Amino acid sequence: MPHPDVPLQELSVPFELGTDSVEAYRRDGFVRLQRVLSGDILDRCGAAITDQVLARNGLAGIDWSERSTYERAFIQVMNLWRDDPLVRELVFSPRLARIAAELMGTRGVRLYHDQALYKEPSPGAEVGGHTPWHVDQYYWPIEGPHTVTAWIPLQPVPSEMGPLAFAVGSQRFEAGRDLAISDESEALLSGALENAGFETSAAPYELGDVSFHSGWTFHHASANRSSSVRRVMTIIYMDADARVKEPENDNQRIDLETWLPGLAVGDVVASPINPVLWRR
Ligand SMILES: O=C(O)CCC(=O)C(=O)O
Repeated sequence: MPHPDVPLQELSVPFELGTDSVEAYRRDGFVRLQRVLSGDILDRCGAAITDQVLARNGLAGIDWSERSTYERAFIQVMNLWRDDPLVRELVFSPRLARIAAELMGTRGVRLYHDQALYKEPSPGAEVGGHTPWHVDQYYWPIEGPHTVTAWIPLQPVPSEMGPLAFAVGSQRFEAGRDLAISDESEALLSGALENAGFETSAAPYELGDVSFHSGWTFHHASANRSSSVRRVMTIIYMDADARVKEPENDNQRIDLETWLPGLAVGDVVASPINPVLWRR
């Protein structure tokens, strides 16, 4: 059991981000960093996150055979920071937010939202359970290129558990940016990215590793073939000075209402639920 007195101080201590990591992020559209968070912090915050996932799991009781491809990919629970003070400490971590700002080269970052993504083991020979290829900014009504997701495994993620995998350098590839996570995006993008010559980076994650990927980088994950749930927390950051753009699809219209409440096209992305998490 995680110890209740584990100090949270490390969440505020700056991470030593080398110039090679910044260069890698800007060249490849993602970077995997090692030893970003300790096992103690991950255990303690992980227990609080799992409690919320169990309490708010909208897929509980829905049989695998009745789920869509999206619903088989993961249990998704959003903005946990609002319901748990410990999760808030993790999501508001200056250590993580500063990495996001330094990778993007922005003066500061705001929170878009957080989300837990728990990938259940694929039952037996049933197909599915993978996360189809997609880019995140398809979903977000945010102007400009400066959005980034921190993907934070709460346990090691070996290859058989479905680690997040990236098409290296694909943040500049524009075809397929209009596809939602679906069988169609998987079919079209796996071919398009291969034909365009992008390599896939699909390394396992050790405990404490955190990856950061740009909102325009194509990524996917294979099914979870292990016997345990793949528990992952994510935090989505955006340039603190970014503005709302005209929504281009229904998902962006829903996101504008839900995650940028009260804002209109052209406003700075600064609703009460998008606090600045770090500024130079
Ligand atoms: O965790 C996954 O399988 C997918 C995660 C993802 O697409 C993301 O964090 O942007």
